[in-house]
Amino acid sequence: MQTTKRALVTGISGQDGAYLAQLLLEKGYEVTGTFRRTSSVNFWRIEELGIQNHPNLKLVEHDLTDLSSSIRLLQNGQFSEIYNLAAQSFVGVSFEQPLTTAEITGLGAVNLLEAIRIVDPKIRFYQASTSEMFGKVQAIPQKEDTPFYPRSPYGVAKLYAHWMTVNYRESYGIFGSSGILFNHESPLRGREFVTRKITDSVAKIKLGKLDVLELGNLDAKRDWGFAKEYVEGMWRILQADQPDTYVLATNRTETVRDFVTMAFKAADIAIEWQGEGETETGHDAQSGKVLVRVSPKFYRPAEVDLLIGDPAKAKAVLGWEPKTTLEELCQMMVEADLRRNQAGFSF
Ligand code: NDP
Ligand code: GDR
Repeated sequence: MQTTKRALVTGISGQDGAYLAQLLLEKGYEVTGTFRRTSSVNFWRIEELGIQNHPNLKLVEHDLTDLSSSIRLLQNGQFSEIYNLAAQSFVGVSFEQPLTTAEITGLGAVNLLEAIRIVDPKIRFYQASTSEMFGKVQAIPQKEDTPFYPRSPYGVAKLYAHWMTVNYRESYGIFGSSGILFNHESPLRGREFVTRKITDSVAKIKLGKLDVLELGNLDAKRDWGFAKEYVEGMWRILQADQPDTYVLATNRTETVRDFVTMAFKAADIAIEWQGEGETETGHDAQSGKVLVRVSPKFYRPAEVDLLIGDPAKAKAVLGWEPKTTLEELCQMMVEADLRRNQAGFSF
């Protein structure tokens, strides 16, 4: 009889994969983390968390777009839980690579659902759904029954995977659950995403390694939480009695501009804003020097203007609620980036 729980985490080289693997290892799971073959695989996140050599962690090569390899992975693993975190997850890139995004982010999830259906329908499945599915929002705040209106190829691909998870739940009785997670950030966030781009650039400006931070739409509003708390929510979603859909969010929304001001403040720099739209600039309040500039090259063909989630169901059913404030999160990210840049490296 199997006593230790075995979990599969796709996308272990990403932000959430690293934090979730750490959490599951702490809970005594045997964890298999998948990564895809690249010319030089980068495990900096699990290294930073100190779990890369954990005896209960196995790293396995796997591409989400390959159904036969997904089937073999499950045949060899005897997993009780699968967390599908792998994706082409960058919204901006999805406009340039809509088909690749559809294959990985949309169809990739179905490859795993099919593998579960074929190999072992008792395996519990978590799908990483997203607030990007709300897109052009139809209600404020957004919750589980708010109508979807995705605004990017990424959002559309995630919506397909989301509905397929619901469909496999209803058609085949598979324990397929979906977490509609709003933006969650951390020192392990990729540098292409706006919060980490900001905190890394603020650190570089503070240390005299960069002159100006260039950004796109400063008016976009996001509900930003701390990733480490959100992976705990993922785990709770799979421990529930019934498979279901849950929103995880903080219920607070701020503009990109506010996050920039907050990040500079965390580095003891006061920012003053001038102008608007493409001519808007952020200045050092003391010296007057321009530190932030808008560049149209970071605008998207269609934007998601405002996200704010209502996590009441997750609190009521799962006992999950976020604790870290945006100010604390921002401070933590700026401090980590100052440390890294001082040490002369930053991923
Ligand atoms: P990351 O971009 O940090 O990680 C994505 C992971 O997917 C990476 O490990 C990446 O590998 C892997 N991957 C990409 N393509 C493939 C492929 N073809 N086969 C196998 N693996 C692949 O994302 P996050 O950790 O931030 O997010 C985790 C999941 O949650 C994603 O699905 C994302 O879309 C979703 N999500 C994230 C939110 C957030 O705010 N962070 C909010 C809501 C949903 P590699 O390192 O090789 O690129
Ligand atoms: P998002 O995150 O698109 O919400 O998707 P991102 O941090 O990329 O953008 C947030 C907002 O900031 C605006 N923005 C910029 N964004 C980036 N990346 N770079 C810039 O220079 C910049 N300037 C302004 C964007 O236009 C946008 O409005 C993230 C991803 O993690 C998804 O995988 C996840 O599903 C959602 O969060 C919830």
